Amino acid sequence: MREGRYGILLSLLIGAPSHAQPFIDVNTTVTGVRQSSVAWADFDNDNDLDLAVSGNASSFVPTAQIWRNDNGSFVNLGAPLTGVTTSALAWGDYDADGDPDLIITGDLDPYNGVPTTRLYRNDGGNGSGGWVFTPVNSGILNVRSGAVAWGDFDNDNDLDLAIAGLYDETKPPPGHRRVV
Ligand SMILES: [Ca+2]
Ligand SMILES: [Ca+2]
Ligand SMILES: [Ca+2]
Ligand SMILES: [Ca+2]
Repeated sequence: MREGRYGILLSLLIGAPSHAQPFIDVNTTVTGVRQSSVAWADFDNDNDLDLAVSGNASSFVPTAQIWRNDNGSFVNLGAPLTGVTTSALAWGDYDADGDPDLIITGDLDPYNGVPTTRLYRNDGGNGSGGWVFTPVNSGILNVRSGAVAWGDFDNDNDLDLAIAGLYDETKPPPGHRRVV
């Protein structure tokens, strides 16, 4: 294990009007992760970008978090998302109700390889400062070490999903195309 040679970080960089140093590191408390994924979206529709983070935090802790942007400071929402390593995530308003929903793929168990895919529907504020992300029984293929991307590939004005990654070969995915 060579973990000691590497640090785990998550840096936010702001653009600066200098070509010599085009980005400047921003101090944040956002959890450092590896085998990770990050994505911006204004999940609470208050006109600032918030951040979703997933991956392997220190000591191999599978992690998935949403950080709310409070005037440039980031506050962990404490959303009850299932933590994953070797993860990928993407925001997309799949139900077209005007708020971004979140899909997260990854590994539930960094030692044994348990791929999972979770789709969370953004159900708005809970009335006490928190936010509701409801797990949806989507039937989407469970993958780890993958990638996800939303896009309206058939131009029918709803979001479709591309997903790739490692899946459990004992559970062949019907209807999915395997690329070898
Ligand atoms: Ca926001
Ligand atoms: Ca939505
Ligand atoms: Ca919603
Ligand atoms: Ca579509």
